[in-house]
Amino acid sequence: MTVLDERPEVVPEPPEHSERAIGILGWITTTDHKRIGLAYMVTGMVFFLIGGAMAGMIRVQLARPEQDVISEDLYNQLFTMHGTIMLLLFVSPFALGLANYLVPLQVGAKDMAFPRLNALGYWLTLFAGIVMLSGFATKDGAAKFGWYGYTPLSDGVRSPNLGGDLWIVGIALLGIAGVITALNVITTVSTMRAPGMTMFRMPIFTWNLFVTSLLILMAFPVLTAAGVMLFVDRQFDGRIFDAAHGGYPLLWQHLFWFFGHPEVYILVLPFFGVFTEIFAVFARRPVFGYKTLVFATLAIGFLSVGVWAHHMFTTGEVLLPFFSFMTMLIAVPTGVKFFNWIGTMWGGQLSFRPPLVWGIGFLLTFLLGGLTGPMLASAPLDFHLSDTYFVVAHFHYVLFGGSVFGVFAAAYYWFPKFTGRMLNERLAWIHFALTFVGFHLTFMVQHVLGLEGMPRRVQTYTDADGWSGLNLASSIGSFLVGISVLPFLWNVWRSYRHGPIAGRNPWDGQTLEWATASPPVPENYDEPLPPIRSERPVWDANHPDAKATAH
Ligand code: HEM
Ligand SMILES: [Cu+2]
Repeated sequence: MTVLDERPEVVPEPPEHSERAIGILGWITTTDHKRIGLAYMVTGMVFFLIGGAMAGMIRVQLARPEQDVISEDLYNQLFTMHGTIMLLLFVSPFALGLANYLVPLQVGAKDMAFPRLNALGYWLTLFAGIVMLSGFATKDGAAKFGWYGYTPLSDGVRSPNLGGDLWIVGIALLGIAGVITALNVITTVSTMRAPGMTMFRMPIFTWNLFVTSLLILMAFPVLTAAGVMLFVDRQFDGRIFDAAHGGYPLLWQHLFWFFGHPEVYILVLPFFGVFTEIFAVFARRPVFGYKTLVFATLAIGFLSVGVWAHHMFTTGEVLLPFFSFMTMLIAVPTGVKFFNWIGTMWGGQLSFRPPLVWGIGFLLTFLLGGLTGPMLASAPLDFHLSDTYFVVAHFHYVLFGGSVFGVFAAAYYWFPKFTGRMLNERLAWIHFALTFVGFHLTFMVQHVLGLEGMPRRVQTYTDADGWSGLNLASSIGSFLVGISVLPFLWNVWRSYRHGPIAGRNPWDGQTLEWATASPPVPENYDEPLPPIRSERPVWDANHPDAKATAH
């Protein structure tokens, strides 16, 4: 027996939910992981709409050459805040919301390990978002030095505006909030698993959140520390990043990307977990190569802290072959995952319900981002493509393909659990089709724009540049994506009230969250848990004749 196989002998009781206040006050004072999870997800969605509106404004400005719908100064604020919001206020909070809601349910616990701390994490996140956005209400506007805030551009001389400081405060707070939640997930997973739930019987989603949380613990403190250092430079003449006074501007890039690269896996691993569950359930199969998937996730996590400098190839400061090689290595465990996903579906009885459809959309989209990644990891190509729209296309394929498709897959999959009602499938198809077509129209052409030399972060271009047609196409695509959320919002609104009743387990799910009422009762389980003898206890209980999947 390995250490991983040991299960905790005593399952600690979570602290009591003192009083169960109702109404709005109930939500504000709640320490229930399910409510906190939903609060995170709804907040994340609102930020998605705000960040998306900013992207829409950017695309309006770029739709035609030499337009001046948006001034240069506002343009800089918009792309900075768009990037920051999408990554740190939409995708991460949504993923942490899913973790909050589902990890305790999937391991058979009554709540997270530290419910009050958990609530603090949520409120800090919301507060950080409001602080950052309030930059728009100040005289000189919000932060405008790009989402990665490179020094010296972000120092007190070149970006003296208050919005910059608000951005830094927000970043530092988000770092703290992330650490709080990560600690909570790690403790819950390590100490609160139900009897029988060994580490190698945990659902892949929970595994991925566990690894994600370890990454957060490594990456986010560096972000907060870097933010504090930049603040000291700007406000107290710290000169840490100030070359004129013996400081080292590139130190910021090292610190930022030591956070920033793991961050992309923090954004995507939770959704790799979501898709793994969905492929298994909608193929009515066990996960193919369960342990290989776990080790691939651990390998991705491990490698991802060693590749930060591939964002710094063109600085001339880093050892190109080393970071290039390490980056290419990450493609291996990611490829393993693709293999496992296809293996899971192979020969299964696929049922093309909305979660699976989003999952297949993800496979197609992410694959393209996965192909342009190694291209950029090759330093000679990166010297040519860095800071062009090719990069913008690449990271949207990865982030939108990996995370946004995952957000919607998760929403369609677990909405019945969250609310007790089913979403409408016709509207789901419309949503998917519009997003898929709109997304690829927006970003496919940007590869070409990048190869033709269009730099990123420019407010306009001339017709003579020859980029007009493709930019118009890209803008049209982005409006389709914008429109696509309408059927989704309408569906959620309507189904929440009038959707068909879901019951406990509408998808023939395999993991423990499907063994309780929808929505689950306050302390999660209204019945004794089924025996846990494999990574899919609910399936085993519902299909006693099927071949056992025990590990
Ligand atoms: C409708 C969907 C979206 C559209 C139309 C869109 C559009 C854009 C555009 C045009 C830029 C480049 C601005 C410039 O370089 O001048 C940009 C930058 C960026 N986007 Fe998006 N985006 C969308 C969704 C997302 C999502 C979902 C994420 C992340 C999860 C994201 C993350 C970023 C980041 C990190 C940047 C870089 C910001 C910077 O350069 O500082 N975007 N987006
Ligand atoms: Cu990276």
